[in-house]
Amino acid sequence: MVKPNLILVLGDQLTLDLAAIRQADKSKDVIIMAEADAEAEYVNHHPKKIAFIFSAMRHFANTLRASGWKVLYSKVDDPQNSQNILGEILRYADQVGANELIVTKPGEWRLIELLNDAPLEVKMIEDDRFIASQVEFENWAHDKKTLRMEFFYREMRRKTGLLMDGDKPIGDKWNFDQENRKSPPKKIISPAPTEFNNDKITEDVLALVNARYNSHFGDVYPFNYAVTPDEANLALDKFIKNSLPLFGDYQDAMMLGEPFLYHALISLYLNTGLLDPLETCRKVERAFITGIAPLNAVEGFIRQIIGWREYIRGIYFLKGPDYINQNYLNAKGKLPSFYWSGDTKMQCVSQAVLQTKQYSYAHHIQRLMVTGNFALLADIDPKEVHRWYLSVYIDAFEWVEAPNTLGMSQFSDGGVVASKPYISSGAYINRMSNYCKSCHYDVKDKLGDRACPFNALYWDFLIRHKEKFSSNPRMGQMYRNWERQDANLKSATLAKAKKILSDISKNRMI
Ligand code: FAD
Ligand code: DLZ
Ligand code: SF4
Repeated sequence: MVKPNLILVLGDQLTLDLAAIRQADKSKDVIIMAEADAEAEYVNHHPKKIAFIFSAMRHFANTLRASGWKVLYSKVDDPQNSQNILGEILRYADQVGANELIVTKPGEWRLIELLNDAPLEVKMIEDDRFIASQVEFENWAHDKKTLRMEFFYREMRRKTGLLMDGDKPIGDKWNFDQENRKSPPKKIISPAPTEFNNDKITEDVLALVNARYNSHFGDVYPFNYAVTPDEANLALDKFIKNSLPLFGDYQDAMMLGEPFLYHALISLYLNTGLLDPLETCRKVERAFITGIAPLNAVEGFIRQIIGWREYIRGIYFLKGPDYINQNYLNAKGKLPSFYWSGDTKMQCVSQAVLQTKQYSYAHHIQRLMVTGNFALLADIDPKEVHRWYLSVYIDAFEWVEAPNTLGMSQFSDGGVVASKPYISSGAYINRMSNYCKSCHYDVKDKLGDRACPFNALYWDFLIRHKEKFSSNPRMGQMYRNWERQDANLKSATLAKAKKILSDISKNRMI
């Protein structure tokens, strides 16, 4: 008798078009899926994220069964569940008499290594849910001194033909960011994100997750995210209709009580397979062609997906498992406890953290220029920052989270992803948000009791890392600005920063 193969489908591989499923034989092979404490707890993932993944997995298992696959599925509360992926693979291999496992390459070195060391035959197939294969990225990267996203993005435009007129970019420019990134207007009424009603599968998962992972940071209720491809497509369509036209304009804006503004809220669906990146971009391109959205918005959006998202993935696999251990700036501080409570007088940080607690979501500029910027200025150990981002965000899987956090945000890769550190004083946050107006601190003050902490920390960061950055051509102006300041002001600024850093290290309220 021909032995069946086991086909492992992980929690972020939920599409019928998955490489491992395409290779499988419906008449004999068995698909296995496993909810496991080990995956929910290797960092304490946000309960909303766990619920999203478990519910989407359960819905996908039903889809597989309905299309004729034999599926063995471990629920996390099954008494025989070994609570780790390898344990479940070996249990099922024994049960069905399989000796080969076929898996689409996971998006995390931890799991790749675990499967490569497994005591059974494992065939790992390239994950082709991306526009560029790993080999293509390596070929692009191999003769480059610096790996800047913009040039990779142009390759992806040429490859996909998105927004192309022959071999020229539509509108005669590759990038329309100069027209984007407006400060927020005084008043904004941003469209509400699409909310879905939960079916019995989701309700059961929510109750389970609420009881089982109640020590994790974050609220499981209310839960309104999509959990199937149909729902995810509906969310995308509504985004295109209601928000895309202003996506570019307010991409970098932040507003009190407006967690989503004109963002798409689709990274969770793209990263788990509920949406396909190329199909998504084709739909968005159509919005330009049919006059629903302007070029600056559509180009900006497509760049995020075929540019940034693909580039970030390329970097993760190019740089290997050690990427997450780098600490170029030798930052050593502990992550302040307010990253878990929002209990800080800094309005911007408190907004980002509390919103993350509620939705498991914050948009890009909040992640980069508020929580990321603060951690970088405050000399926090990048490993701790990385574990925070990986656990709290619903879209966080290591392949996408790590280069964003460690590379783009914390500069711990020494400048592979970012050509200079993303740091700012309070002035940038004040320009791009309305947070400062209701903050305890004064954004214009550097030294007083109520001086915005970002201000002194910004200068202190530059001085602390002068050797590394003063010759960076993009940072020369910052150092010249410092040199122009009065000597007393300079020493008072550094003393103020020292006091803030000491307060942070002693876990005092700031
Ligand atoms: P929109 O702003 O509407 O953008 C549309 C899409 O573009 C997103 O859905 C996403 O798929 C893609 N995109 C945009 N920027 C990036 C980027 N830098 N890298 C990859 N894709 C991008 N994104 C994740 O998907 N998972 C993460 O774990 C993650 N961690 C991050 C950590 C830090 C410190 C920073 C600065 C950024 C991180 N990002 C991450 C990128 C970005 O913040 C999110 O993709 C975005 O906020 C998701 O929300 P949205 O769907 O509303 O995106
Ligand atoms: C993030 C996550 C969680 C919380 N739970 C599971 C799970 O129970 N089963 C599973 O197969 N995958 C889960 N995942 C996703 C994995 O931990 C991992 O991040 C991705 O598969 C990497 O590509
Ligand atoms: Fe943030 Fe400073 Fe503005 Fe307060 S004043 S919201 S701490 S930037």
